[in-house]
Amino acid sequence: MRVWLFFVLCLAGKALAAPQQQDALPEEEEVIEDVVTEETVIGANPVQVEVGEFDEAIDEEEEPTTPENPCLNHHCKHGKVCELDETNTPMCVCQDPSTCPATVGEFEKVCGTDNKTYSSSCHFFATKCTLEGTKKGHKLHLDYIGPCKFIPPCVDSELTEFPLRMRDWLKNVLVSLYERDEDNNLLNEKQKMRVKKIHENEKRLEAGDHPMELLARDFEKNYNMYIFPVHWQFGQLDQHPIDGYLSHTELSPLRAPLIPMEHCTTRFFEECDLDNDKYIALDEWAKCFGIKDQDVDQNMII
Ligand SMILES: [Ca+2]
Ligand SMILES: [Ca+2]
Repeated sequence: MRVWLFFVLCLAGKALAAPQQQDALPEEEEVIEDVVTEETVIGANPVQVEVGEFDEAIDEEEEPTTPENPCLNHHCKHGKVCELDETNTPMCVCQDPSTCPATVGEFEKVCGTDNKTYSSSCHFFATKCTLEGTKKGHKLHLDYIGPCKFIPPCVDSELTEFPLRMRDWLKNVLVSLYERDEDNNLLNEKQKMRVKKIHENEKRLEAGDHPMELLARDFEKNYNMYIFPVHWQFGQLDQHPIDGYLSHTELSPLRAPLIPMEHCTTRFFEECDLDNDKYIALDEWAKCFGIKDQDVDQNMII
């Protein structure tokens, strides 16, 4: 998983590098409520592979199947651990942050939407658990990977460049998954068919550090190549539940590694939510990436 994340970060870093400073803290952002009811399904997206680390609200209702140790198969969401009550019934209780594994590098630190740096996602979720039921706890989310730092405000001109890089990046991620696939089943057969067309298209812009003008021109000329990658990423993120909407939690696997490198990430996704209902629907998502209304197709999420 780490290898994949590293790969993606390298890719993202190369394609999406943005200037940053490190001498202050980011502003508190409006967070999106999360409603998650299903177990995480790890998708083929290398970014998605890290989803478990950010999963904030997996329910905790699996029945124990090993009578002698009821906690063995009792799943607790992040931030909670299983304990037995007087009647030997397993229950999930908040984890004591001091029991989280010791962290080694800066890379394990995470920044919360409260602008506080946590030693690891374990520490973060354990702390969030202690705030459960409070407004503060409800609004607290894992914002991004790495210690909190100053993230420059995203100005309008930069915001218009963001989807250009992001679309190109999505296309490149898909193509590299296709190229690496062999027997890994990183993509299903239907997805492979779609990516094959992109991969074989001679007009395809190869991955690289391209100027904005070239990316913009390519989007205009080879617009059709970008339609599927945008849909694919939506499908990768819309996993719990699969309901055609992305919650803050579902977006996390994409946002959290990206924010430290791309200072427009937060604003971009906030503005995607056109009706302001805290969820990003497929049509909002597609519009954000410049996909025309008539090309938004639920059936392309395969
Ligand atoms: Ca969803
Ligand atoms: Ca919305």
